[in-house]
Amino acid sequence: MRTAYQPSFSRRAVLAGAASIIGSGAAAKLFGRATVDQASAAASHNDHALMSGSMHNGFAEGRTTVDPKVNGFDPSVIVRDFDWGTTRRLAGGRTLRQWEIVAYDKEIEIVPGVKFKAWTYNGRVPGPTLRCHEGDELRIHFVNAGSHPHTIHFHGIHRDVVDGVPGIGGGLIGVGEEFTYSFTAEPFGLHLYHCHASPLAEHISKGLYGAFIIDPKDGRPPADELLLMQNAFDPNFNDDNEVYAVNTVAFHYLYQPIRVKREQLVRIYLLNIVELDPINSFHIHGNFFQRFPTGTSLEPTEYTDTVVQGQGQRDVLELRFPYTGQYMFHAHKTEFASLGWMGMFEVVE
Ligand SMILES: [Cu+2]
Repeated sequence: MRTAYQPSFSRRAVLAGAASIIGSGAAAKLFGRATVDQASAAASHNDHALMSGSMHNGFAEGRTTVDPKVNGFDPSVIVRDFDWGTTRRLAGGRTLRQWEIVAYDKEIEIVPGVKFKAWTYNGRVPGPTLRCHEGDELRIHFVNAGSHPHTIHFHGIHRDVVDGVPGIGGGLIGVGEEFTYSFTAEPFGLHLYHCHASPLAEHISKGLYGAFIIDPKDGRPPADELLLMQNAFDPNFNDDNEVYAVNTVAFHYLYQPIRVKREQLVRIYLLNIVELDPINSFHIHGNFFQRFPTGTSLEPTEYTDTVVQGQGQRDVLELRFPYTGQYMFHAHKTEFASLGWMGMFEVVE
């Protein structure tokens, strides 16, 4: 859907912007020639639209990531921010776990200099990472303070009346209305929640989604746990994504690497919510991981260094880094990597 907000830049402009950072920094050699050459080619392309985008200004100012104060959230925090809600013991020993989620419109910055008029859960993209144990009783109180009707649709097993689909049960939650989703947490695994109002692609791509983790009753082995939500944005609303990321801000972890300890077990909750592109992927350098599809089994199915996900697909990944140093991770849909979906692990003693 087209709106009055149409910044004049294209996919190539993102590359052009990246070129000014990549080309000038010590990081240049980490990307390999292809990216730098593509970026240079884009930068030299004689197209006014390429150079007039506000995004280019942000990179030109030398900013490598977005000031967290501007967005009100920080990908370096989101990566380890698990929201267990507030709890109360029920008769019989079960746990009642509750959250409050408010949908509202908010402009966020997704690349230095590129603003995006997002629709958010609790003012952040992705929304809070909701976490619980299998068998918990969950209550999610939803308030729609946005400008359009919304819902929350949870993946998992539950009755239709709390499925967050227009026309069924609570259905569509109008502007200024509220609704409480109540259900039991099952099955354990890595799930999603997202708005299910129509047009669905628009409500998701505007930012209304988050991770929903149900831990097994006895938990998983202790680990340094990370949330990586693969997402993308279409800031000029031409039905083509221009910016790709994990946890929203393009290239963020490239300049602010995720620091982990050598030999410590690292567990990655990896999801793909990207609209408009059929697949996405995650690849790690210098290492392999165990893959637990949807996190619904405690036995891995694959030992690999690349995982491909369709929209809505997710995997729990476990690995240890044997060596200290800098290790890239990025979409092995390499076009997406060049457009923002790349980052770095910094492994320390
Ligand atoms: Cu919505």
